[in-house]
Amino acid sequence: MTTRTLIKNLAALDDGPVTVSGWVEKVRDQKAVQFVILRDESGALQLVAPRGDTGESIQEAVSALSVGSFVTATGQLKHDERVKLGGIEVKLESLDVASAALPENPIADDSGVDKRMDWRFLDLRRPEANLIFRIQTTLEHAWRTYWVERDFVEIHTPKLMASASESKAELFEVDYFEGKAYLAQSPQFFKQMAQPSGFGKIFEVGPAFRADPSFTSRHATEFTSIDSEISWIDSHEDVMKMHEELLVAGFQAVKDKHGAEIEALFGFELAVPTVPFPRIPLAEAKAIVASRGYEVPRQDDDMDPEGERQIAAYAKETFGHEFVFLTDYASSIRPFYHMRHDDDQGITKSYDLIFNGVEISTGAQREHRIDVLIENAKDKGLDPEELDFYLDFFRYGVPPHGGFGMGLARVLMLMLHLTNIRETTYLFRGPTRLLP
Ligand code: AMO
Repeated sequence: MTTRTLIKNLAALDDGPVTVSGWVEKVRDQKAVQFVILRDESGALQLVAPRGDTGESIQEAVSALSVGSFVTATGQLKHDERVKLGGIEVKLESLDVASAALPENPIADDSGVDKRMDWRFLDLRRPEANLIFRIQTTLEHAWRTYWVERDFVEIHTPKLMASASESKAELFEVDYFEGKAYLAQSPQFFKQMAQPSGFGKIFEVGPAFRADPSFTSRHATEFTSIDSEISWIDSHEDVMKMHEELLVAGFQAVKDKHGAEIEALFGFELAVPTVPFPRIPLAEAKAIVASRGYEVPRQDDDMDPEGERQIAAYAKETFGHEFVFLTDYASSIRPFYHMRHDDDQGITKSYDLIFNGVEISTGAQREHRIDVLIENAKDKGLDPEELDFYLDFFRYGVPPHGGFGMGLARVLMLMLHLTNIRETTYLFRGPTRLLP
C-alpha cells in the first residue's frame, strides 16, 4: 500500500518530503509555474511545479492532467503563510497518474439535484457531501455507543416478509420461488418479537422499503430506518425519554467532532438540543396552530406538513426548541399495534417527533394484551388470521414495551438545514430512480 499522508495531517509536519494521493480538483498551467489543487477525503492541497525548477516530464504530466484524475504526488512540503489553502504547499518531484479522468466533467457546480444524482459518485466528491457522510458516521456511532453502554442488543430483522409490516398500501411485492414475498416497510413486527424473546432493549439500523409513488423532498422508496424497542415501560413517556437522550448524545458527538466544519461549509452553528423536548398533545397542537391562523384541513385527525411547520415555529418561539413531540394521536389514524389510553379509547399512547418542522419519527407504547390487540386489529378491518404469526408473540408472555422508528436521512437533512433527503442519502431511491 502506498505510504501516503492524509492532507489534513500535513500542516502538523515539518517541511520535508511527503507523498499524498487524491484527485485533481483544478489545474492552473501558467507560464512560469504550474499549480494543481489536489483533494483527498480529508482536505485540499496546492501542488506547485515552478517551470525553471521542475523536470520536463513532470511539467508535461501536469499539462496533460485532466480534472478528476486520481494521482499520487511526491514532493517537498513547505509551510508558507502566503498560500491561501492552509498555508502549505508541496513542490512536485514526481507525479503518478493512477487513473485518468475523461476530460469533460458531466456535472458542474450549478447542476440540479437530479443531474447530480445521475453522477452521484462525482457529486459526492464535494467537500459538503463528504462532510455529510462523515457526520452520518459520527451520529450512528454515537447512537450505537449510547445503546451499547445501556445494554441494548443490536438485531437485524429480515427484509423479506410474508405480509405487510405497516399497511397494504406502499408495499413492494416480489416473486419468491412459487409464491410472493414483500419487502419490509419497517422492522416493526420483528423488533417487537425481541420483547417476548426476553432481549429487554434492542435497536436496529437497517433498510426499509415503501412503494410510495410521491416525489417529495422527504420521501424515498428505500431508506435507512433507526429503530429501538424497550421493555417494562409505563407509557410512551419512557420511550420519548430514551429517544431525546439518544438525540442529544448524537448531536453532542457531531458538534464536538464536526462543529467547526459545519460552520465553515454550511454556515451555521449546530445547536445541541436540551432535554426535555417540549411535548404537546395533538389536539392542543391543532388548537395552537389554529390560533396562529392556520386551520389544519385534514378531516382525519392528522397533522399536515404545514401544521407541522407551524407547531415547530411555535415550539421555537415559546420554548426555544427545534424539536417537539406531538403526542396522543387519534386511534383512527394510528396502527392497531399502538396502545390506546385506558380512559380514552379514541387516542393512543403514541407520538411523532417533529424536528425543524418535519416529522422524523413515530413512536408508541405497543398493545401487548392479546385480547385487546386482536380487537384493535379487527377494529382496523384487519384479519387476525393473517396476523397470526405476530399475534403468537403475545400468547406466551410478553413484557409491556414500546419504541420508535426514525428516518436517518431526514434527521441528517434537518440537522444540516438542507431541504432534500437526496442530499443526505448515499444513493437515493425513488419512483423513477434505480440507478446508479
Ligand atoms: P413511520 O411510518 O412513521 O412509522 O416511519 C417512521 C419514520 O421513518 C421515516 N420514513 C421515511 N423516510 C424516507 N422516506 C419514506 N418514504 C419514509 N417513510 C417513513 C420517517 C418516519 O418518521 N413502525 C413505525 C415506527 C414505530 O412505531 O416504531 C413506522 O414505521 O422519518
